[in-house]
Amino acid sequence: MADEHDTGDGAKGPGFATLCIHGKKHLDKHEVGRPIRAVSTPIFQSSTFAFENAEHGAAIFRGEDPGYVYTRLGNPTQAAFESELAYLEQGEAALALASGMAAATTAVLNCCRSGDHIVAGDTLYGGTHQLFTQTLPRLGITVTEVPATDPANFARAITKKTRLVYLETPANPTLVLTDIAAVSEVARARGVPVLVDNTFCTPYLQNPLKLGADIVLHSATKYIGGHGDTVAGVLVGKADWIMRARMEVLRDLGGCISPFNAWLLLRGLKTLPVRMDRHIANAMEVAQFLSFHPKVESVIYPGLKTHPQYELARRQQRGAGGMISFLLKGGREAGRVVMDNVQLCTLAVSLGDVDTLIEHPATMTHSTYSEAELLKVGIHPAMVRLSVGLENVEDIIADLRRALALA
Ligand code: LCS
Repeated sequence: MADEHDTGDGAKGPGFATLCIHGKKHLDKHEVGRPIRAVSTPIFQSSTFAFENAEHGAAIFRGEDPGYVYTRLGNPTQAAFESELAYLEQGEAALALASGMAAATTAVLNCCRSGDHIVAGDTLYGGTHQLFTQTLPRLGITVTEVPATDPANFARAITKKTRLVYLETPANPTLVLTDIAAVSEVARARGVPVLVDNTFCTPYLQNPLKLGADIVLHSATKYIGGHGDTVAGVLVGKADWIMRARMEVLRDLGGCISPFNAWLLLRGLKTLPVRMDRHIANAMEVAQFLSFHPKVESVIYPGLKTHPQYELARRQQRGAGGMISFLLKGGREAGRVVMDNVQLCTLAVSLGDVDTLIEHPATMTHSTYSEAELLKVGIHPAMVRLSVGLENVEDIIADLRRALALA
């Protein structure tokens, strides 16, 4: 076994295995010890970070020194993404997590304990609805879901035990909007923090904190990552709230983001406004095409004047986004034919990717809603959801036209 390394000066150096592991210290001194000035933030693919000495380590653990300890709790690549996103959302601090659902559970457990209560809008991503109706009740946390179009519904549902108001606007998949400023005013008067899931808009189109909300959540899997290659989530809020989310909830539950995924999000952010502008332009053309198509019953898109909350969308958002839902005159079967016959569009869940994605909420993303719940919140069993991508819009429209001809 080659276990000794010839240092060239006759001295017996460390063994090969030792060099494999510690050789980088040599590199640290002689190769990396010059200015780097990398234009792209490096991926700090390190699980742990060295302390200068025992007292330094103890000081970090006491919270007296801001040094890095361990990647579950913080890492320079994560921190670069967090500070960038906090800045874009105009918040004090951010916490990146392994998924949007990790962000949701971290936020909820940072606000609530057993016996507490949450008021939420009644149309939510199906996973969030399952968390609220199945998982949280098992932990003794109850959730009241109310129609989100009227802020008075939130006022009525808040009780002495309410510790969080949870909004998703525009909502997935009905594109129902909630008036963030009005609900925040109602909740503030009762001392309850408001969280807004800003996944559909991104900070480019909507800044909930400026409208009075306290916490912003993103499934960064979607437009922030933007390329369909990462699952991630992020929370933005006051520095002390984020610190507690990190040092109590994340520390114990462990849903941290990997440095590589944080790097992919940093890369996604660089093109976010360019991509969003194109998503919106394409979605507007597709929504108009669908509106005039003889086989289409109705189109839901906040950029169309036919959207019942068109004025609120204009006031609250800087653009209508890239998501469209529609119903066909031929109902659910016609929708199935379209989904089975598109060629350019991909039949897949998720959204916010460069690719156009099509899916059926009632049996896919929102299958966690019972049939009665689906009808109650306006997720029609025939509804088809489209996440309009960045292809040439005439190609997206040609694909839909071809599939609609068969429906
Ligand atoms: N919030 C919203 C508005 C979402 O749309 C999703 C996922 C989540 C939170 C959860 O984020 P994740 O853990 O997946 O990163 N929405 C999905 C969808 O509509 N299709 O697949 C996932």
